[in-house]
Amino acid sequence: MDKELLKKAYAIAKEQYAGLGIDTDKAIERLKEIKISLHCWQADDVSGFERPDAELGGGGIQVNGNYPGKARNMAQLRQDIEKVLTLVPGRQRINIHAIYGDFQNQHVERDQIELRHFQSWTDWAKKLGLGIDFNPTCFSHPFADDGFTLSSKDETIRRFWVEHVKRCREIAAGIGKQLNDPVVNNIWIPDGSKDIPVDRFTHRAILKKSLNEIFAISYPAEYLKDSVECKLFGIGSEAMVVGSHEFYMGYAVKNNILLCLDNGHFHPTEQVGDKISSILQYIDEILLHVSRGVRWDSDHVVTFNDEIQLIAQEIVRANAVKRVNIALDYFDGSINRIGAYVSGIRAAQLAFLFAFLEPTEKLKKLEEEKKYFERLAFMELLKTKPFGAVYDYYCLTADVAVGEQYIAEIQEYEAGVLKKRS
Ligand code: RNT
Ligand code: ZN
Repeated sequence: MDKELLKKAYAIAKEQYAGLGIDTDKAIERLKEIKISLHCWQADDVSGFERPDAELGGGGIQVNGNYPGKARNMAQLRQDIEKVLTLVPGRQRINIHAIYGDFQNQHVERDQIELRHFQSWTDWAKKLGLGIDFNPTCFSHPFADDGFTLSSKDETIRRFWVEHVKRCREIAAGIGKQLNDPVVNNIWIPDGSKDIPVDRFTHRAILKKSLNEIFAISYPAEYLKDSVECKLFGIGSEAMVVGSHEFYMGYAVKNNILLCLDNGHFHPTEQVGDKISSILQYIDEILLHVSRGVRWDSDHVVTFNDEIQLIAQEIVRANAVKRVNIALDYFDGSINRIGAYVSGIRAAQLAFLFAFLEPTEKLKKLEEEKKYFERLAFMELLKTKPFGAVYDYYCLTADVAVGEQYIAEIQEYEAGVLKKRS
């Protein structure tokens, strides 16, 4: 791509935004502060490394597609993520699930995992300058097969998962200590019921009890941030999810822990963007699982759509960038998986850049003056401003592929690496 042309386009964009009172250089600097936690599970369709033939099972979530090139082991998965990191500007984080431990071909039960199983991740992340986030894995396991884990009425099963999640917190805090950077440990469980249950109350009481046991140990805030993720429904849990929004919202507020909002986890007409300014009145920080639901919680690759724009705008307008932890959560096995990562990350970055390029004070003033047509017109006009030129310039200065260049680079990686995997 012609570098001079990109610079020229940026110079024009800079002038146009300056006319609106926006400094594009500053917007880029602010974008550099946005770290996105990359979910390791897009590279291998949420399989993990517990067994060589492991696959996502149950839990109400699903991967579709059989595109060639899935990462089959730790080396391939890391190689893929390293490739992804060369194709996006800025510094990111890596989000790992407990089933991605470095188990060295040994079978390690979930209630036996230890910090040492994740040492190679910490070393790898250190080398790459990445922060780490963590997740207990309460699915793809025989003890999750009957649909209840931490809220199970079967005490053996419940205990098993309590122990697993406790260990995950300990591991996460241990990693956070080593990196000197807090690790977000996000608890999501699949518990729920396909058909109308009678005893919702007891399952929720059991979940509360399990969480209280799990959180009985406290770790320094410099090492660990605890988070809980709610959901409206899942496949096979259409009638009730135990860890609903109300359940976890209450729990998070009462205990001042993070609430995770996955934008595939609400009714399609609800907007996560609208929830942020409410929740931040009551808790210090939130975690986002940025995803794209299509008709249901389908976990499609994130695109630059209205929903993600509103999420970024609301965070920026609320001046809450430091209080929001941003992670991606989607899994699409039907297209090139590296491409899925890169376009999703870029879409999320674009949404934040778009928000940073908004003349918010100007818009607020129109709103206060009740000039609602003018507010609407202005917001529409912002969609036609050259924010793409600003993003291109950011990529150029960060020395990563600009615009469609990244497509060609991924095609090359597919031909040279992914196609050769069996
Ligand atoms: C499932 C939740 C959860 C998972 C990951 C793999 O509906 O969104 O966050 O996607 O733990
Ligand atoms: Zn999620």
